[in-house]
Amino acid sequence: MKQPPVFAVVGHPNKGKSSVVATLSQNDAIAIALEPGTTRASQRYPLTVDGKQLYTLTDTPGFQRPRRVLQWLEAHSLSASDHPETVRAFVVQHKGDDRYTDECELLTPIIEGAGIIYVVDGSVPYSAEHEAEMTILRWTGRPSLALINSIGPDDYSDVWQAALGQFFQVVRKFDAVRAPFEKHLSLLRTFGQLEPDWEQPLEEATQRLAEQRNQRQRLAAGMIARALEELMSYQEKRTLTLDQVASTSEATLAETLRDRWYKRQRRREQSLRIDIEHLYQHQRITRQEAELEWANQHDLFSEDTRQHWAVSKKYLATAGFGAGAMGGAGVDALTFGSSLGTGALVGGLIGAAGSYLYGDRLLLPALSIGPLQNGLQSATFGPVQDSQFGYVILGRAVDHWWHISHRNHAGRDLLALEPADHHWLEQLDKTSRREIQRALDRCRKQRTLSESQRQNLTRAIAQAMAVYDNWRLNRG
Ligand SMILES: Nc1nc2c(ncn2[C@@H]2O[C@H](COP(=O)(O)OP(=O)(O)OP(=O)(O)O)[C@@H](O)[C@H]2O)c(=O)[nH]1
Ligand SMILES: [Mg+2]
Repeated sequence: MKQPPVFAVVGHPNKGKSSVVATLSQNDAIAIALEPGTTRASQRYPLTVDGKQLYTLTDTPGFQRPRRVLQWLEAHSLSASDHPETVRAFVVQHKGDDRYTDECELLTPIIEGAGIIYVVDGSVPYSAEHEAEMTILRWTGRPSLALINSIGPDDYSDVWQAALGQFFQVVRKFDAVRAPFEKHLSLLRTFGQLEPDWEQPLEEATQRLAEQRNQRQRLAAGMIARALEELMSYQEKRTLTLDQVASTSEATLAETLRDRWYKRQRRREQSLRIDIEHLYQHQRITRQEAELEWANQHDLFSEDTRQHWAVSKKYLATAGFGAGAMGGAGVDALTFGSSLGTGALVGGLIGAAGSYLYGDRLLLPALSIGPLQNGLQSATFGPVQDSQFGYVILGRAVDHWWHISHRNHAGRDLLALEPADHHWLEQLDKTSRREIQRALDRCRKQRTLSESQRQNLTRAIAQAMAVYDNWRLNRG
């Protein structure tokens, strides 16, 4: 069987070679840094989907002495027909020579059959010093493509394009940090055009990657559904001896259980974050996100949090849903906007917000103490009394998923999650909203979902993710 294509990613030091490798091999463990000389040795990074290796990228150190190398090549070549052999001879003769360690490292995969991806920084002006590098690469005779990766804000890509076009079969712009997924796929198809043997494997690679992306989205919806179910239905329990009952006030007990309930909810939310990140092969993200907090004894969320998730008193009042305006409408009617007109409603959030407006309802779970049995008494706290909690969890989870699913593996910046200050759920279809509301209500009452209810919730969440994706992409 033929080996999957290998591409050596080469260029000047510090121009984003490792960033290109990280993004295209979906590997966030690759060292990327501001200092030149970060990559010291060539290293292969295969991309494998469902156990099948689709292609390999080889990260390499940057050229250090390209002019000297070119001089040597010119001095040892008789005609153009021996160029590839002369490059090979250079590597063979200079293995172990400290002056040319980097050149030997970067040329070795190429003389062993890799295609060439030459990376330049389009945000700095073109300079002739690159010509020696490009000439050496041309001498290898391997299929080649140049990528203009822009590190800084300026754009000199036109000049680059003209110069690179003289040395490489294909020149493309590709921002390793920001390029959207579709751009990765089209780049792979372009590689396929460089060499007849690569066309079929790279066509297959693009198909498998597209399928993988859809599958990840489905799996992410399932993970969010599962977490939502657990968070909505979670009950903190404690068994007390008679002594403990006598020595603990109800208020203290409530406080203790509430604390533990909250800690556990936060942990569960964090484990969802990590599961989603791992699903997308992000293993080492530094994330910054406001913790789930509880404002006071009667309320899960501070006014600030409400504001962010579109359930603030102010938003609801300005949207014409002051308590007075509700009249006798029940929470369920509010949920689906059936009697109030959906357009102006805050999407799925309104169900939760509706009950919030009926301010006498306690949003937090309550402490409940069971009957005395065999000298023991059980105290429980939870599940949460209001579906508003579920909507906040859902909103946060979908937002996090969105950032992860659009994050390239070259990204090394902090992932700062800001609350989605927009009523994007308004765009969610009625059936999905109803499905979500129903599931949240079931969870808090019955505490588990049947397999088919879980599937329905997953489907509705997948829909919410699609709506959110659409909203983010269209908001510019
Ligand atoms: N904004 C932005 N920064 C980038 C991009 N690609 C690389 N960088 C930054 O440029 C610097 C160098 O990136 P690397 O990928 O380590 O470059 P390299 O060519 O592998 O560097 P050496 O291994 O040292 O030769 C890092 O600080 C990257 O974060 C990009 O597409 N956009
Ligand atoms: Mg590097």
